[in-house]
Amino acid sequence: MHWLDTIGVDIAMDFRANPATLANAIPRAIEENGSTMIADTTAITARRERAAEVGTVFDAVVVGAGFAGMYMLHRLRGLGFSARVFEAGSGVGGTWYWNRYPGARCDVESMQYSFSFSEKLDQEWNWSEKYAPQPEILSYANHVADRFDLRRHIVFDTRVIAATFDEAAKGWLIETDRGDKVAAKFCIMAVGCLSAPNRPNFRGLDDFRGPIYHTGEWPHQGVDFTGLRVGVVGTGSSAIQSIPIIAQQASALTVFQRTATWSVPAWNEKLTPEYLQAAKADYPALRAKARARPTGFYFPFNTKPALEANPDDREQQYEEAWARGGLPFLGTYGDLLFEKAANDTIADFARRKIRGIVKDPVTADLLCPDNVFGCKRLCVDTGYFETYNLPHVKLVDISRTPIERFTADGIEVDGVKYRLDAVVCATGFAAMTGSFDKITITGRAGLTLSEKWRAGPRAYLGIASAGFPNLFMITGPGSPSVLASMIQAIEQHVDWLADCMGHMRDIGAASIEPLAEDEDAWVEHVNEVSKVSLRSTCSSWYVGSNMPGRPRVFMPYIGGFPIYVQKCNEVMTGGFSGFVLEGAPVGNAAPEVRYTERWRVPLDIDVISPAAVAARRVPVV
Ligand code: N01
Repeated sequence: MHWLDTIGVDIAMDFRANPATLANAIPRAIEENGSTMIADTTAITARRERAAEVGTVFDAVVVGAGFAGMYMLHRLRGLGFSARVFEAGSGVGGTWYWNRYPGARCDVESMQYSFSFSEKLDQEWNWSEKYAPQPEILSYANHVADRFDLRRHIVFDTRVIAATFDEAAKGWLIETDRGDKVAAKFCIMAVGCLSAPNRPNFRGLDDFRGPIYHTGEWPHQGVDFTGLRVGVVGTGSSAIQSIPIIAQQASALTVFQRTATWSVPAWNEKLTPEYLQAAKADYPALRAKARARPTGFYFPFNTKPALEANPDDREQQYEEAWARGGLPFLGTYGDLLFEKAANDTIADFARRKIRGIVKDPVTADLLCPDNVFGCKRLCVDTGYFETYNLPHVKLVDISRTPIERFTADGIEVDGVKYRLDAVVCATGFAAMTGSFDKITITGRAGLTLSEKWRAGPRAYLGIASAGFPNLFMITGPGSPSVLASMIQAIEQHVDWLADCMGHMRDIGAASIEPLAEDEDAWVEHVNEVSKVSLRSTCSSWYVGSNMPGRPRVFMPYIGGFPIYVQKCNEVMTGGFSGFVLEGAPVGNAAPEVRYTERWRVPLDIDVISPAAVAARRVPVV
């Protein structure tokens, strides 16, 4: 049976009649059947029946029930606001709901990759490993949903397709793919930074007879690759995590690599009861230390410059940091992301490590990146480079000769045919803006957000965009978001938004909207700061260049989490300076701070490096 026959006749017919690619068929199958099962022969259940909701008015509608949407809902309820959350998936968890590929786990330590708003929650939850696997993070998300009684305000299996500002009502009309039409004063986009999969439109996709999976929309029942010839396209974080596991099952594994990837060993381990007890005894202190870090999570960090170190000492430092593993490897010295010569020292070290692991020198050479170390998002792996020592694993370089086409039974590159039974596209996401583009968001004067952002996203603090009153985004472009620990970045935004909405109610404000000049200044600042970092120099999803046709703009704020938080706090204590509040007799009055207090950390510019370098050279606006 062809795998398309398992995803529903309508979709299969549509796919075959229409040159729309397989890439389009997969998400439609998922959306229309309420399941991510792509190639299984078991029946796919229909989406749960329910009547469309029309005409209800809420204080706030939240789009998405990942960590951002869940916490926003919790805060809205705490303030007594009525709220509805619409979620495309059948459950909570966002990224961790969809990304179920083998080996998926976080690369920020579990004790810090979690909500910090509730000390009770911190104390009652026990992580099993240093880096939690995806099923455990999803269990945690479900626990939070139950623990804080969130589910009854969330409508699942429902995708928001449009949000339109109503000038007269100073509110939003929100429409879903299930026919819902509801109104809300506030519309809050909790749509995720890495949630719109990038499915390259390879030639001949529809000829391929086997299943094609995307790591970001993995079948819920899992995939058994036993005995199959599998191809993996891409070598980013998702590929690095899944390749070693797929290799254990597949009879042959071929990896198609466009850009070699820097990766550091995770040295993941089980967390003992003694470790958990000790860490929890000091949990508030750990949380406070994390908030003061440019990344929003804590790890020992050496601010000294690599270039001033004696070469033997430097080698020793790198060895010790490699032995500790993980993202903190980038914190071995303070200038690694700012001085190319400093970066060369860590890059040389990491290349020697790769060559020391991979036995075949040709493969080892191909696996050695030639770009700046940590320029793209650094990967953290368990046995990635070692996998290439297995006799049935092959690396194909597609940097100069891209994938030519898919055929019925494989992939062709440079005239060579690789026979495959299944393909995994670990090709990433339309980062930062892709999830916004999927919704028609129409603001003042009929302008859509996609139109406004055509040359690159423009948002004040990554929270709101001029022309779109009362529309908020959680970890939007221009905020630290993906350059910080995501859950901390989310919590800070949500707490700020909760205080903002509470204040508006206190003073009777009808709407809030950034001033165009403050937004322009912030966007320019985000851009200027990025130039200080070597991260702006290569092609990556940070700058949108992982996909054709996207403008090259450094999207997240790289100035550092505490500096950003300080700016947000100043804006708030200034009565939301840079925003215009309409309909309130008192205008930009100082607000009552309900939730943001915990984000006020002492700002020590000398210890918050690497962002400090940027901050010194480009002052915060
Ligand atoms: O995606 P990616 P990802 N032809 O964009 C290649 C987070 N995350 O899903 O580098 C051939 O990094 C592309 O090649 P190139 C984390 O923030 C975290 O792996 O553009 N190849 C690249 O190799 C991460 O950074 C974890 O030249 C094509 C790969 O596909 C982010 O999500 C785990 C191609 C895509 O890599 C995204 O990671 C997983 C084409 N047309 C993800 N198009 C944690 O550990 C793209 N590629 C927490």
